[in-house]
Amino acid sequence: MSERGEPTIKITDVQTILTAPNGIRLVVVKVLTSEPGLYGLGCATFTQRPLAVAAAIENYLKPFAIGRDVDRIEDLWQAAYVSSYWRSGPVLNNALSGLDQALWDIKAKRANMPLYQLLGGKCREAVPVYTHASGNSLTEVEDNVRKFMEKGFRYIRVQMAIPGYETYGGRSVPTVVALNPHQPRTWEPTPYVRTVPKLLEHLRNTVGDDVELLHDVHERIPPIQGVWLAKAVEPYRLFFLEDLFAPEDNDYFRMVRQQTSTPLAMGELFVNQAEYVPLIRERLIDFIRVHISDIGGLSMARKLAAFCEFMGVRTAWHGPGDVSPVGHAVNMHLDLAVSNFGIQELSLFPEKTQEVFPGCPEVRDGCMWANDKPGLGIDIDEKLAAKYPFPEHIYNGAWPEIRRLDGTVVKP
Ligand code: GCO
Ligand code: MG
Repeated sequence: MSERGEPTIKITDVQTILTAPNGIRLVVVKVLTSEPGLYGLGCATFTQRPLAVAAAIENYLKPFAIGRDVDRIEDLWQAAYVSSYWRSGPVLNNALSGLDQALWDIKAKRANMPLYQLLGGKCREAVPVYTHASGNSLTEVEDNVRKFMEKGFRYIRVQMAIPGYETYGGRSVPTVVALNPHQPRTWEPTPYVRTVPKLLEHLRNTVGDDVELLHDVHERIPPIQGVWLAKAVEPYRLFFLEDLFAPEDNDYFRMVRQQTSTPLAMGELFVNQAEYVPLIRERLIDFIRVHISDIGGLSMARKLAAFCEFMGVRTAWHGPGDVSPVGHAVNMHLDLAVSNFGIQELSLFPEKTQEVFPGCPEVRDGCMWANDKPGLGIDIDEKLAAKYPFPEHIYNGAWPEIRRLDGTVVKP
């Protein structure tokens, strides 16, 4: 037993690992402790500003945390959160998440149980996931939906490239010539808004009703066109329609909520409680889609999940390729242990990524399965991770500019 107030096990180092095995910039934190061999991993991935997160960890969080008690996760989280005074933005939240998740990993390892046990145990055997089907035409999207259905996926996000435009989730060749003929990426909302109902009608008429379809608007259209779109797609029974508005246009949720029962998902861009609490409190959305490291990590996400449970909102944590496998493992452990689970987004792990991160959650029968090792159940091969440095890029991973025909910049 340690002296009163003296930590039993202390944090001795906070290391930042930057790696891009799949060409996507990932940030993982490794927390070392005074107990030989005991360490934890956490996801701090903000792929558009990874070096800013790494600097926040190295210069502020690491000196703050070293010497502190590994057991006092909540206290450390609260003290670190307010230590910057200005708080709750994506960079500092991601840094804090890396530390937070690593401490949860350590606590579960010390308890010699999978993390989901510390969160209340399993509510389900495995975690149903959705993956992404896309294409350049109605039939190409249909073919890709069928391929995923044959692999056992029951939830599939569908996105179609709008010919000639730089479409989110689609790979069309941008051939539309803008006022500035040298403009590399052009987007117009109306051709997209006209296409989505046709895509969903085609899919319901071809692959039928048994598959759950999801669609991501990705904050790409003027809010009033979002209201129109949410109504127009209601007959096709989406599982959810995502990012109908930008966070700056949250107030439009009150307008659309009164006009349609299309289920709404929102949250991957949220970083501050002030963005998501009102939407949940007023039941203006059906699924919360936060990127867990962007809101500060597991300690915040488990509180958010509980708040959502009281308001009938289900979880649908952000899970693209720019969440590290450590972050996907955190998603999974929380998904297993909450009753108001909705669905889990998954970007399938390419082989190189699985080699860098031994213990990646297994994906089969359309679900993610925990391996039941103590802690998060995932590790990182640092030597291998070092073989995949961040790709050279002038903006180091920022989203490339997308502009309207007249040259107006649009949200990506
Ligand atoms: C999703 C998201 C992602 C984001 C990406 C940004 O629903 O998975 O919209 O595709 O665009 O994570 O870096
Ligand atoms: Mg999205």
